[in-house]
Amino acid sequence: MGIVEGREEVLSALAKYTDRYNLDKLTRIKSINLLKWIVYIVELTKPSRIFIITDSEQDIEYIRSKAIENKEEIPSRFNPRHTVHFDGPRDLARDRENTRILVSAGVEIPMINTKERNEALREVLEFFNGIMKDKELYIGFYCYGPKNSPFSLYGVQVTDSAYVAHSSNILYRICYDVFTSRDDIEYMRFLHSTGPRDENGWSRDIARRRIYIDLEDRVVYSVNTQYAGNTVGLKKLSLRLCIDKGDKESWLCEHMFIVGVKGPADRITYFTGAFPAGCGKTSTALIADTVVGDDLAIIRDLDGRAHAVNPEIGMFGIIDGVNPVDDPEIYDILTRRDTEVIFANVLLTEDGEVWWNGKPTPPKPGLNYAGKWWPGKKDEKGIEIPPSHPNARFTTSIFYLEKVDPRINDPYGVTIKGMIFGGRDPNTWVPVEESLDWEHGVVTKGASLESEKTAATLGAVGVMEFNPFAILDFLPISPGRFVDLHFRFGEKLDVKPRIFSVNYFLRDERGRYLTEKVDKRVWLKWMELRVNNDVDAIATPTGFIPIYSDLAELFKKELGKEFHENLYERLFTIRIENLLAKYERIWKIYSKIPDTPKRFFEILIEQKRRLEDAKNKYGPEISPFKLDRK
Ligand code: SPV
Ligand code: MN
Repeated sequence: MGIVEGREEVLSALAKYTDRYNLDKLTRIKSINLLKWIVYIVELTKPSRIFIITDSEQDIEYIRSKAIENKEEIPSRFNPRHTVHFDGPRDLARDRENTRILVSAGVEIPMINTKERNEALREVLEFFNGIMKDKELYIGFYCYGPKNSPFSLYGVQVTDSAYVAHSSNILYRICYDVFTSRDDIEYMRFLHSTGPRDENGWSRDIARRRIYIDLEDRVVYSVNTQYAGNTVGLKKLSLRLCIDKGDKESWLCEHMFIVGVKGPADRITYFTGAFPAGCGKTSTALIADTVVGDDLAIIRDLDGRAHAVNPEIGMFGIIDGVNPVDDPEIYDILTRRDTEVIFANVLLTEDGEVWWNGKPTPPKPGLNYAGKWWPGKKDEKGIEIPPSHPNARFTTSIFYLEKVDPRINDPYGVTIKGMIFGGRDPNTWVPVEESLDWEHGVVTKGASLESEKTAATLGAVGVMEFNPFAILDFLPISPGRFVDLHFRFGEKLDVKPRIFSVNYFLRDERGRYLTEKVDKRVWLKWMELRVNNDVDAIATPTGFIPIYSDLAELFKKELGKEFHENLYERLFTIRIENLLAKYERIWKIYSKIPDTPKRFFEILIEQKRRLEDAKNKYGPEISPFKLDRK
């Protein structure tokens, strides 16, 4: 009886904020604790009403229409389902500084931004106090992974932004039905408010922007921001909670794509891949044969093997540079009349057309992330404002991709045979190399990932930015502990994925790229053959590289290109000095991270010794033709 009474009390508190239709939807939610939390949130933030999103077309349409009514999105003239959203000039990307993992007093996590939990909660709850006055609150229930999957997590998004709710509806599986049928699920909670908006509709109180991640209660607070990377809970906020849960249970939540690569006789082999932003992650995913996911992966052990699911069903992709020649499929999706797309921070021209850098015709005046725009417009510092922002994005369903993998909804995921790590590296890593084994790959590929910081001027060598597993921005634990998690995960597997590095950015002394964009298809095909033991390789001090004749054959078959021996030699020369310098940098970083496992340093010492032995034997640069086959 007590429980029933509790429910009634909670529902009558919620009735003050809902009509019958929405109260009914709330009534069906099984978890009384969740309902109590919603009461707490509405009493804190004081919205005028609550709307509950189920997977009915009516509810989904309601959110679309609210995004337009609230002036969070503007429809294009050519397709009412193509809408444009503007974040404003100060809210165009993730806010690293104000994104904090909440910790107990005195706790520090090496390389991670933290804040004392009690103080942080006091601060952010004060910001939320009354913040939704006169606004509608939208509540969505999502799966973070396929339905009925042992891999999936669950999340509740609570937001006063119809744009955030709309984005969530495109990017994630709506799972209201799970919350009405089960009371035993754990779920993450994401509370977001745009905060007061200025006359342009942008979040006004940017100085009070906060993204606080509370691992203890599995709640994320995001306030005074709109940029989806800061606000859409199941995107990058859940990633931290997922990594933390995986760390406690010894499985992986990764910032990786999941793709299928076809081999002989249409065999399909699955890979995951991690790349820092702007290093070829999306283009690699789209050059593969099938796509399971383009950004995130939950990887668990099943039958002694690594299986991966994509927690998402949509893409929040960079639109800058997307053009009909290099990216025909994405370009087509973004310009068709039968697709639904939210464009963020592009240009909406006066005649109602969506324009971004990559469109074949020049931009006309219109509206962009910084207000009214016209060719040559300058900001207050006199710098020209580009028509669409370099971090402009598109949000759309992954199911529009012709090559979406038929197993995207498989509750047990796909078996991962290889993991790929790539960064922007002008002069050190070869274009593709397999590590010696799982632990060696974890240490010398994933944990050692670096990327050139700036688009370096021609010929200049840029500063290398450390970004282990391409996930540093999203780690709730130290990189040392993350390495240890990979060791622990590997121990649970009978067959471990092979680990590869790739590098698409090798340059000659004049700064010209040595490989072409499409060549990544050949590297993928070679990895596919390797993990299925179909080709031998050449042993280097840092792993295994392709044999010339295997690549020549693949270049011919895949791209119709001749691949000359001298280019092969240039690309696959082992550059010992640069490698030694790189691993020295990596050593220095981890030696300051106290929870780095001992085994990490042992592997790096062995790596250094192999490089020095090779240097003594062959000199500082080793042609692949001098090395032995495995
Ligand atoms: C990334 O930066 O890795 C993204 C976009 O995928 S964001 O959602 O902003 O993280
Ligand atoms: Mn990402």
